[in-house]
Amino acid sequence: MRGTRKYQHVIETPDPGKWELAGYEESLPISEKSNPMTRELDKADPSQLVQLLRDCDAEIFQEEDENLIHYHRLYSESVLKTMGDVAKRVQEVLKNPDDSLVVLSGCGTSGRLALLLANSFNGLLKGLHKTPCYCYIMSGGDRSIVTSQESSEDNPQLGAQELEKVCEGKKNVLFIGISCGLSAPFIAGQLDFCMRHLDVYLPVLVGFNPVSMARNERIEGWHSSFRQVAERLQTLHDSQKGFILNPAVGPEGVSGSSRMKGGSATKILLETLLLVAHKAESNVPVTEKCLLEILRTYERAHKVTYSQSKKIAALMKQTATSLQKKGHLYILGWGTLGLVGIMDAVECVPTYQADWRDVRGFITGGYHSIENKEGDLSSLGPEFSISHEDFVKNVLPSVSETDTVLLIFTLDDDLNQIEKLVALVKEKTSNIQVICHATAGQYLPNSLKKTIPSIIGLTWPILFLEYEGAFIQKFQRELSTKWILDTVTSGAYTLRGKIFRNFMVDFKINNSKLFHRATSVLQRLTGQSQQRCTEVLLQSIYGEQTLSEQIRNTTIAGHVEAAASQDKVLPVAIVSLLRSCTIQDSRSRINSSLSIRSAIESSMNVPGRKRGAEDSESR
Ligand code: F1P
Repeated sequence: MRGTRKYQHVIETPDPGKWELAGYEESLPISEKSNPMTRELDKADPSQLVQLLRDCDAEIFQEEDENLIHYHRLYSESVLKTMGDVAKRVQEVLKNPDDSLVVLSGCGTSGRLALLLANSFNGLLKGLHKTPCYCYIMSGGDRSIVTSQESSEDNPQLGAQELEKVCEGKKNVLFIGISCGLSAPFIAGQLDFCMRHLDVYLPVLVGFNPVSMARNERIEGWHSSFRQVAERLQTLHDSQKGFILNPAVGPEGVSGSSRMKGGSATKILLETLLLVAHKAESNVPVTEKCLLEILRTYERAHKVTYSQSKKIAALMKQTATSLQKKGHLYILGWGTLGLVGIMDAVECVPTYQADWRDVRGFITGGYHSIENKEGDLSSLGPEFSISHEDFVKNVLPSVSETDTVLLIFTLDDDLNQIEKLVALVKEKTSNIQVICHATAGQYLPNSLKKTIPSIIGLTWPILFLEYEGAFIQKFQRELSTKWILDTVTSGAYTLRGKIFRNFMVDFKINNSKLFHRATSVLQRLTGQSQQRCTEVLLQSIYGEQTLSEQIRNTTIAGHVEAAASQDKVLPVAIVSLLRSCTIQDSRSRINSSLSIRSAIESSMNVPGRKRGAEDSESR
């Protein structure tokens, strides 16, 4: 059954999924539901993994289905209308750049995207000799650009303080708070602050759940839940004093991994809206047609990207092999593609408990290219070394045949420099791969082609669209690179046994959202009550079978702090619950298993085990 398709699609978007049906994982927001398409993700081979994640990404462009629950989608009239309304308000800021500001803020991937977007649009303005008026905030400050600092997103007061600081002296601030799951307290604090100062601030919330699914537990040490803040914001919509942009894009291919579709949809939605605002400045009115024209270019990017599925699968397989042999994936990118690489690498740490050395990103020009507020952070430690020079000096000497090196560039980058780097890398490993972006009519020189065994070549059409055309192409290339890297790293870790079905089962519990996700995954895999699951999770965090009163009375923030020093907290809890065994037994079982996945799989089949809720659903 499908709804009336209003727009001609560039890609064939999948049929509406079962997740849209009333009652499907009802207690969970869309961003945390398990995608019915990827239920057997853990059993897929590299080609199937690419195909599954490709189809999940395509859901971003799927239209609203009137026959199912009424979720608004990217192409829904109400969403396009709000995008247009916000674009018009951005225009007002652009008219008075001296006392106005557009602030983009987010946590984790959302914060890194805030930086990327702020830089893109400041660049666009600078190219026109206009005053830059964008700025970014990310929870945890600039150190979170290149490392994972998840705990800072739990602090609403800090969010508000940071916002007040960057907006000092401004009379008109358009604030865009990004939280894919409508969940980050840091963003809730900022939205609340804006709503208390509506004379200066126009708050806009971007995320991918309906407001009724926003996080509902009261934020520790604060007065409200995220949902209450979002509901207050919703009441401002009619008077145009606040906006919420929250189309449904479907559950993530890896449940809850909002860096994937959530991040991509953030990029698509905000770049489209902002680009239209800039075009409108040159007297082109903001219309639905303008928005659609740009949205289509992203659909095209999906098609161009996944036309390389075979090679993406090969890169995924190679990466998984490297990781299995305790090798690494080094991603060396040019320009903003380097930042996209860093973004992807950093997220492997919290999502898969990867060591920060396992997957690393490097960018030409280091911090200078990133254009971050706090400048060069490399003195903070080896984790903060991100330039190609750092790679050559500190990493390359120890690179070996077990490592994979991936270069990402466009044919407008310095090809001589690239050729030299390829030669250096080839002395150490033959596992060198390339993602190369070209514009139609451009070709990779033969000298380079000959030296690189495997090239993912993406050719982009020339866009005959005045000045902004170049930006659309840059946005397409970045998104395409993001799609490839998300697929490669998520797929590689799936092949390494870090996913069970489509659940991440070995993530770091380092903020309250992740604590609740851990309990929810436990419930879904074991079918036990929330109370029992929380209890076993705490046993695993504290390594104690009997929980003291003191532990029981500790706040979630306290549990999160305790979990920081432990590894495999969730897998230990899962196996302990499935087998009704002690935490110690469970830990030793996991340590002697081939992978986390196999430890869970074999525990699922223990005779006499009570069947879990997930077992009864279509399995
Ligand atoms: C913020 C975020 C994600 C990251 C991880 C933890 O999520 O930091 O970017 O990938 O899952 O949470 P959100 O507030 O945008 O939903």
